[in-house]
Amino acid sequence: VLPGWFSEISPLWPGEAHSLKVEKILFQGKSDYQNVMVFQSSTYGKVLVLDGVIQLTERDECAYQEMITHLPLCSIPNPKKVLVIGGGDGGVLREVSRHSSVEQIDICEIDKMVVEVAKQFFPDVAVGYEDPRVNLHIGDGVAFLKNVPAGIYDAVIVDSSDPIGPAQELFEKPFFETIARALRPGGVVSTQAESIWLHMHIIEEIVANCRQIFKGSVNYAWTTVPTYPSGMIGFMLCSTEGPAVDFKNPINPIDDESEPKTLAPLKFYNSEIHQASFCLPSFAKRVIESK
Ligand code: AAT
Repeated sequence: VLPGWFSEISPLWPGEAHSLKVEKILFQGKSDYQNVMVFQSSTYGKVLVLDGVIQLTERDECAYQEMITHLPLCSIPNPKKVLVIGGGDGGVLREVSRHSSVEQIDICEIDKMVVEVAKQFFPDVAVGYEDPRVNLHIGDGVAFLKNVPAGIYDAVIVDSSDPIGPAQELFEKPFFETIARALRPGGVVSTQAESIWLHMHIIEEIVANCRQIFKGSVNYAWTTVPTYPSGMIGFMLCSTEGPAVDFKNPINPIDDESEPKTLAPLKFYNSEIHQASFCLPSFAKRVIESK
């Protein structure tokens, strides 16, 4: 490890570690669940790190938060009730709040230190909490979903850390079953689904589980995020049985008119990149479509 640099070392991506030059460490703490760190990098703005893994940087967070949110919400007409699991930084809330049809935004984040740190160091991300439609619950997303009445959400967004530590269960079959139960017929889910370069085995298992559970459609989409391992990350986009959802052709485009003028405009998402994000390299296509 080079002095003055942060290197992202994890058994989830053995033999490689992306590094960022550190200008200054701004926060270091230990919550009940994980180590929390914020530093100022020289080229990506401020960086939020949990247990040594980059969760977001100011420069490229748009590529993740906009895609994980608008891929599901632009695929259904008039989303009204949305649930976010994880996502304590508030970035996904900020994106959900661009949708004027939405009436209720529930979020269940396990770690209140993430929320506090985001509000202190990442105001342009935590701005999501300023929306009066948001209800914050601090707790485990797995337990929260078990207690949700059936069929109440139009969309669930699982903005989860990697499957080591508190997020492990968020990648397992029983959790996906509780999501399907919480969704209305034809409701949609979008989950953080890791990298095709690093985690094909994890993706294979998630896809197999989702095909059994979600009787509408099951798709993998992806985006580029330079500071995530391998520079890309994917999402599972699934719908429950009911009104058909064609994720690849967004029917609820988000336009500048519908955005609250208090937010900066979208930086990454548009309808063309929405459609393109479902195109897969052949090696991934073979595995994902065979499941
Ligand atoms: N918004 C982009 C950053 C994330 S944050 C993932 C969040 O999930 C963290 O705040 C973490 O505390 C929360 N979390 C983890 N486990 C649970 C759980 N069981 N219930 C609720 N919230 C949870 C995603 C980063 C992706 C990193 C890719 N390498």
